[in-house]
Amino acid sequence: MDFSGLENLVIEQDGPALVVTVNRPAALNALSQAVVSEFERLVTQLEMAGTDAKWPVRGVIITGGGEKSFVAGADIAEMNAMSPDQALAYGQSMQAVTLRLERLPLPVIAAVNGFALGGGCELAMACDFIYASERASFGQPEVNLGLVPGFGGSVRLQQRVGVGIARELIFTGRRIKVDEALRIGLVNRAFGSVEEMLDAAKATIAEIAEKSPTAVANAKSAMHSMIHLSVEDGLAEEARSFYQAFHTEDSKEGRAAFIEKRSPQWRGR
Ligand code: CO8
Repeated sequence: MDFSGLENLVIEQDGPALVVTVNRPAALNALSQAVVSEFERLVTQLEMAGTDAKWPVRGVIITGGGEKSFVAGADIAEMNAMSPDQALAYGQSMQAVTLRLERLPLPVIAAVNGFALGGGCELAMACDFIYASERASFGQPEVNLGLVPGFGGSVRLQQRVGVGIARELIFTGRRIKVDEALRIGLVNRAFGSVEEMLDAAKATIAEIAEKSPTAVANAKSAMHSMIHLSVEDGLAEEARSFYQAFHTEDSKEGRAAFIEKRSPQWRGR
């Protein structure tokens, strides 16, 4: 993998986990155009590596650098200098990144260590699930700027927490703390410290790394593609995905290992 030349994203591998830290603490890690283009490069690399059996990474953790913030949103100072067309292009480029994160064959965990506001909350929701430290807070404060969410928040917040709560949060721009984020189901798990949160995210990826990479990739792909479907269409999609998984070598190995009472040897295909 070639992660050279990234200035705003710090990439560290720890066993099967790739930890991506958005690192512009002086601007609370706001998603400047430079950060967005670095995310484009990152996802391109991750798409190319995919589930390559020779690459040890089995999951990605996204977190924020510094003491205060995960990501405090789009870069408001940069946005202020944009024409409406430039702002549209900026919004669409980060929207594309969020879609590509959702389509990666690897699980992606947001480890929210502080402010996850606007584009920061939207980045977290483009991850498969969210862990949070006690300092985390969430919100879509675009109304305070006379704006609306632009990196997917209008869609994904409704999916994550339901239409009523999503509308209340977006119409008020209110910031919520971890206990409320847990209660409404935005956050899976909360931790007393950032270190505990990152350790738990790495442990979850290590747990997932014990499973067949193809099965995990198939499950992620199927669950993302069926999220908008009716129950009937979702069941058809699930049947298609199950049929595809049933043909993989890993599935044959998993079933044989169970019957032979041994640990499976995954091949990633
Ligand atoms: N963009 C740029 N700079 C920022 C941002 C941001 N989003 N947030 C904070 N900063 C900067 C501040 O300007 C400040 O810089 P400086 O020290 O040079 O003055 C530095 O970070 C520290 O910030 P504060 O002094 O404000 O720190 P506080 O602890 O007092 O406050 C807050 C922290 C509450 C997070 C506050 O900074 C804040 O409200 N930030 C803005 C949060 C926000 O509104 N986010 C949403 C932005 S809009 C968005 O994300 C829409 C995405 C879709 C765009 C689509 C385009 C079409």
